[in-house]
Amino acid sequence: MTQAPRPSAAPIKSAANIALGWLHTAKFLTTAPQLHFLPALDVPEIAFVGRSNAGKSTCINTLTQQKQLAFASKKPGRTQHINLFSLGKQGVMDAVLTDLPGYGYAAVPKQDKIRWQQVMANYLVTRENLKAIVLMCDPRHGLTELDEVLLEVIRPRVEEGLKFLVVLTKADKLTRSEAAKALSIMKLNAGGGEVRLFSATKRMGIEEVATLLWDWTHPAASADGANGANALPATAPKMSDAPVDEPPALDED
Ligand SMILES: Nc1nc2c(ncn2[C@@H]2O[C@H](COP(=O)(O)OP(=O)(O)OP(=O)(O)O)[C@@H](O)[C@H]2O)c(=O)[nH]1
Ligand SMILES: [Mg+2]
Repeated sequence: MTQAPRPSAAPIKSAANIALGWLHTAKFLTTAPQLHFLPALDVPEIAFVGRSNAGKSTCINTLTQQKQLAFASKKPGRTQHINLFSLGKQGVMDAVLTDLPGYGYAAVPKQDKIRWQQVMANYLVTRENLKAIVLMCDPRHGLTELDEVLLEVIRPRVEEGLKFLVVLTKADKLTRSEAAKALSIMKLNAGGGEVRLFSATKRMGIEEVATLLWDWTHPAASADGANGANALPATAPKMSDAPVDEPPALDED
């Protein structure tokens, strides 16, 4: 007997295509050394936070399929400003990605560290259009003390509905069983947030993270169809249409 194709496979794939096509529209919007220089926006904002060198900027470049949208570097502390990238088809902004400077880099003078922690805590607590936080965590280090502080800072907002995702970065550095273990441990520690494995080099977790970000910022579209896929026009880009750059050259740290 001939088996019918699995109907569930198609919508999931096209949801990822839509999300990746949307992320590819990312454009540099603005940069700010401090919170009060950020423009007030009324579209949902997704902040990428985490330890210095965790891979925040690389993750943004990978998700948006653009090589140098965000500045990534071997040298920790590369991102020193709050950088905003707008997203939206046909030039109509419908969300923003924010790349934040990392914390915990030992060589930073203590005063600067404290100042930066205050800026970030302020941002996380007061940014009104903040819709989701993506905490980048290198599973070889686990959650650092400062990650734990961050979790505490955002807890009240998460309880009020702020979306929260822990991305376990550089998963290419782990064996399959180490990765599975890191994932289950983080699920226990993520306070009800989502957790995904991710690797820019191995191109792992990209579709899953992209789809999650799309769903969070387009809840009405997502509710209309499976993962939002059915809610969009038939002209939505296919995976093969979405321009995809070569994987970024990554270091071996
Ligand atoms: N092997 C591997 N290396 C990665 C991956 N993602 C990022 N890296 C490397 O990690 C280093 C730091 O990456 P960035 O994206 O600059 O990290 P960041 O979190 O933005 O760092 P700061 O701006 O200092 O906070 C770079 O050398 C990247 O090439 C990955 O998935 N796998
Ligand atoms: Mg960076």
